[in-house]
Amino acid sequence: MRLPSPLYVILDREAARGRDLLRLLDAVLAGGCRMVQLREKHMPPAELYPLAGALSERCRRAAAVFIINDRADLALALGADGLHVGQDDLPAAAARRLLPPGTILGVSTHDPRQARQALADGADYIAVGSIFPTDTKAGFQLVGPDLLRMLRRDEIPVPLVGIGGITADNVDQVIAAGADGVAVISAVCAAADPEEATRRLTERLEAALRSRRLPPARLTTDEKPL
Ligand code: TZP
Ligand code: MG
Repeated sequence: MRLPSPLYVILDREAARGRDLLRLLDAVLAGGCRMVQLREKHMPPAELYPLAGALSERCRRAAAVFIINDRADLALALGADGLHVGQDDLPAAAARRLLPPGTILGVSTHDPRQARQALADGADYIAVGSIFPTDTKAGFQLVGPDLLRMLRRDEIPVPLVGIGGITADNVDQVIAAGADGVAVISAVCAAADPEEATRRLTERLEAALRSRRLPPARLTTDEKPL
């Protein structure tokens, strides 16, 4: 798959500090993001299902991809565009077998072995993190941009998404290391103006991706190497 936008926003009620997720989603969509995940660890399923349905419908109308975190049952019940699993969730291979053909499967990984396994299990994109320290995920595993560099050299044939502590100020480093996009929680969900935060991150990402695609700078005739 190709990422529908280089910015992947993960909606998280805790990070949003109680703000309404539907309004937050509207801001994220208005800011130009087209890949959204719902990450909700505590809401009872009876409440989560209608909320996820409303979010999913808004994404559909905006031609954005909507992905459910952790919960294969919810993704299936909703007919969501995708499911994202981590290393402690339903194994990716089992999720792949369960999901209807064409459903996006994302997998969180923290080392090259897990990334290769995710690929073998049928992942459509691989999340790599935590790239930087983060307050959002307790017990995060810090891998740094180096893991992205390593995976890029391995020529993993699916998009690599950096995650963890990513902001508009460090996103260039993540793209330079080889990510195709980034996933963020607090940089958007906790922002005073989530629409503006989304727009700024998207602009920085697009600029970083453009400059990565440029061929290496050539020396002019009068700029001889030492
Ligand atoms: N997985 C690795 S780090 C992380 C997850 C879910 C948290 C990312 O949140 P933030 O606020 O963008 O650092
Ligand atoms: Mg999980």
